[in-house]
Amino acid sequence: MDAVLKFLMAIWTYFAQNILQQPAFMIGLIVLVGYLLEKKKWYEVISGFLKATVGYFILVAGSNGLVQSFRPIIVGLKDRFHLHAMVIDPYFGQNAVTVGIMKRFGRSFADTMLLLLFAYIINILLVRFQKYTKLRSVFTTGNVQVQQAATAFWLFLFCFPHMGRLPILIVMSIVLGLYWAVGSNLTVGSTQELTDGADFAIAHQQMFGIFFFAKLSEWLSKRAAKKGKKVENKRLEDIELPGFLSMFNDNMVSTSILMLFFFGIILVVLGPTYLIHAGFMEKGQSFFFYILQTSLMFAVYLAILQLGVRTFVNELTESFTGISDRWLPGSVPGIDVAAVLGFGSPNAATIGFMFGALGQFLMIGLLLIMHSPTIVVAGFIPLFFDNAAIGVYCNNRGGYKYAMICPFISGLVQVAGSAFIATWVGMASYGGYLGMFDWATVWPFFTVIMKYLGYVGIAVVALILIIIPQLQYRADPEGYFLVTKDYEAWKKLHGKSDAE
Ligand code: ASC
Repeated sequence: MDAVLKFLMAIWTYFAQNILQQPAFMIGLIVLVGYLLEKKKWYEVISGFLKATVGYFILVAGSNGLVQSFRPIIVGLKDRFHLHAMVIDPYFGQNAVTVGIMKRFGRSFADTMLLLLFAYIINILLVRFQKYTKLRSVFTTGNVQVQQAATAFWLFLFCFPHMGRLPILIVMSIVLGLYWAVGSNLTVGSTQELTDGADFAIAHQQMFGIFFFAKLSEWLSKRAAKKGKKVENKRLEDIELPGFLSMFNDNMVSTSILMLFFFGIILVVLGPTYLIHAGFMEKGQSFFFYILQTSLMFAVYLAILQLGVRTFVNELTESFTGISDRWLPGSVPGIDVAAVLGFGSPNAATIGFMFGALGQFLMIGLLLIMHSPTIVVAGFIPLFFDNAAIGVYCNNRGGYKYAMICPFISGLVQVAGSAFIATWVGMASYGGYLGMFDWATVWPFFTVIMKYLGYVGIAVVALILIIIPQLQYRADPEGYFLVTKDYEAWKKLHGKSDAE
């Protein structure tokens, strides 16, 4: 019996490490299975698998490139100003857990694979029993799930330091499984509208944030419209800039110029002496061309990322009906948030990023002024992926104004929330915290509930999560499942057909 169990576990670990934590293969596999279920010809199945996998890898190449091009800035600001500070970034956060959890709680987090297994089962069951749970989306981004599981492990141990290995695993599987299913389900409606029915949702780290800001900007813009302020609701893509400003209508041009401005200032502050010393710039290289290249590479990677999205999204949309028709009716896959940067206004992503950065820098300045026990260093992933995505959704739902306001608020909150939670639970001293929007808001809130209510707190958190999709369903019983099953019909129902 033991041998069988070990064997099964080995198979699962192999699958989890090579496929679940490599979303490109996970998406490829989904497309493969979907097309097989649709009884496509064998060569169409293979083409679909390859396009989806290659497309996703292109997306990852773009996203990694963006992270790399920003590295001199993050490292530079930290070194140059001698900040012994905590970086908010998922990888720094994961590292802090790996290093710190043994020292602080005397535990190691070796159960990651089991947790992933339970979480997937729970997520799929929750969607399968949609009639009762009202959940419509399956998480596919295993790399992100591992980072979240690590941080959640710390938060749970902080609340329940004496909980045994198995109980904590079970509780975490349930709470995290619910968070994943409920969170990605929250993004279904706004993502369908943004992508005009591409049939996917977001499975990432700012799902509550997306829902909240999309609703907020819609509500605010409708209020403004009622007062007769028509211009305020314009989306970025609807604005035709006059004269020389028209160059900003082109996404590649506007990204380059904005980044030149943004990177330029920071790189000048860091100075060529530091950049050469730290190994970012070569001796004898022109400082001007270094700045130019660093800034323009940003536009390059953004274009790569968008190409990746275009490559895999169609395959995914087409093949997933094979899976949803048979096994999971009315469901959509939850994928990486970078995918939305291929939709809506591309300029909204850049604007969202820059206003998010303003918010983050302002809050970091405030922490410094107020002598906060924890100083935060901005990490690129929360800075860009959260705020660019929020910018895209808010532009789509409310107009250009909200593509600035919402990411700015998000930037403030990311830093303040992360500083608070990481100081309180003791992660700050290990140099990193996850820092993405939900983990600076929703999870600190859950932690407070569980810390003060104990075991009852776990039930309260689970109940909150269970109720959310029920409320969403009640708000639109007719359209709720239609939006994924038949988007065109949903548009008619809500008077949003293309003619409008
Ligand atoms: C994350 C994380 C990444 C990026 C990537 C964005 O949270 O861990 O590697 O965001 O998923 O495309």
